Amino acid sequence: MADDDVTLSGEIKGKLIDSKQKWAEEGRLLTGKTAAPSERLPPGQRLVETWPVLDLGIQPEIPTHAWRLFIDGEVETPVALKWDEFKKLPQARLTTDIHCVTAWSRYDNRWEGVSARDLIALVKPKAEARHVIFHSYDTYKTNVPLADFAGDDVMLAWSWNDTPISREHGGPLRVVIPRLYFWKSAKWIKRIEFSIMDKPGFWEVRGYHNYGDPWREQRYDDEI
Ligand SMILES: Nc1nc2c(c(=O)[nH]1)N[C@H]1C(S)=C(S)[C@@H](COP(=O)(O)O)O[C@H]1N2
Ligand SMILES: [Mo]
Repeated sequence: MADDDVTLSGEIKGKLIDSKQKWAEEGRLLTGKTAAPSERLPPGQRLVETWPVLDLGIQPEIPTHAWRLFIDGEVETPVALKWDEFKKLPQARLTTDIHCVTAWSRYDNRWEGVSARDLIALVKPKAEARHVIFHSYDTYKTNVPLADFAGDDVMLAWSWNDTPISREHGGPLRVVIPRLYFWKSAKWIKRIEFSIMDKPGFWEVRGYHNYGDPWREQRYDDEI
């Protein structure tokens, strides 16, 4: 595999990261409300029509020949999938909403890709595995409980609204976890690690909530 062929263009947005970290310290945007999961728009969110781009500023360009998806850790059968191997897995379609912690939500995004359940069946997590850690080509990391990764609406998506996901939105492949804030949906996914222990990721160590349920407005870590 040719990691050298992956181009990391852009610059880390230090100021944006600092200000988002400050939001967490100040509890910005918090309404203090909770909503039933049956309510479509979570508390404090506003609907947008466009699809904003949010990341650390480095947007990797990953040519198909250099792309790999490693699924490993506490599993019976670790894999390192090439692009054509991934595309040969059963493909699924799903329409879901996006809820970003910066308070925008976007309804009815049509995704195509592989369901997390099919990937879980492929690698067979060991009984001790409880957490899933996503590692991305831009060095971003984020964590979710295995039970949430195993949700029936969780996908590894390569297509959005019938077009391949663009580089800025995490193409060739990104995670989509509709029931959590969108920072849990890693763009440019490189490695899915099954783990006994939890490993808080980039935003989780910078004041963001470890779980991130939009309906309970879990934007930030309560300890801060
Ligand atoms: N690899 C990676 N994934 C990431 C991020 C990132 O910086 N790097 N940002 C997260 C955040 S904070 C959000 S809100 C969404 C934004 O996805 P979008 O740019 O497609 O809207 O991606 C998430 N996944
Ligand atoms: Mo975000």
